[in-house]
Amino acid sequence: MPARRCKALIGITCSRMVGAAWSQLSKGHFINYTLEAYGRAVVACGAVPVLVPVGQVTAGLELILDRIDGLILSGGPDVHPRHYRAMPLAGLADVDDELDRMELELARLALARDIPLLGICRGIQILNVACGGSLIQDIGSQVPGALLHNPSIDKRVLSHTVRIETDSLLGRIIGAGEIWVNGRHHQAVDKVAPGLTVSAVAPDGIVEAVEDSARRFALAVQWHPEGTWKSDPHCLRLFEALVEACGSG
Ligand SMILES: [Mn+2]
Repeated sequence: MPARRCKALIGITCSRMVGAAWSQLSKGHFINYTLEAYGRAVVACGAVPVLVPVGQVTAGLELILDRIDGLILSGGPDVHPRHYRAMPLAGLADVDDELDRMELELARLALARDIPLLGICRGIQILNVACGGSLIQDIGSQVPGALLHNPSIDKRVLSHTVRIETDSLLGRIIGAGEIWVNGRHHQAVDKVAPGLTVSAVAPDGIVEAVEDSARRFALAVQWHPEGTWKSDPHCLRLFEALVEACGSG
């Protein structure tokens, strides 16, 4: 029997630079951002973060899942539409096939093991696709009249409101009603996967949070709590709730 750990170990998936982003941002940006934003939020909640890099095959993922207590599916590039049986549309941006395959497999394995899971931005999209749902490839070109979900502002700045369902895990964690969030996404959940329920929506109807109530803790949000947890108690609560769930197995 392994020695009992007093702190939860939280795996955080980490994207890498793909496509046009290579020339716009410095090499290593995703690793630095993942550690500085998500990693520090996990540390602030009394847990220990460990990055899960691109390129793991199933055997490697199983080994990682043997050791972590919880998982964060982090933000990143678009999900290739082939994973939800659709053809690419004009608004599709950068994709990373190896990251898609790794995160989709990791999400399915974590759900099967009932490891507490928090999806963030791309993470809600990965969770929905892993469970059989589909995505809006580009809100701006596919959803007339939608709010601006992808403003060119810092992730620490709040951008629009969402309404949280009362009878949901998310509602129990941060309270029901309307809150401001720092969304920065151009893709979104389209057909909600079987087994998932919507627990927050934006004023234009865009899905902003989903969860799987059959699991111990499987929740994903479309906004970026890793960008605002230092100033916004709602966002810190999401990380705290994940870490708390890791101790309740
Ligand atoms: Mn949004």
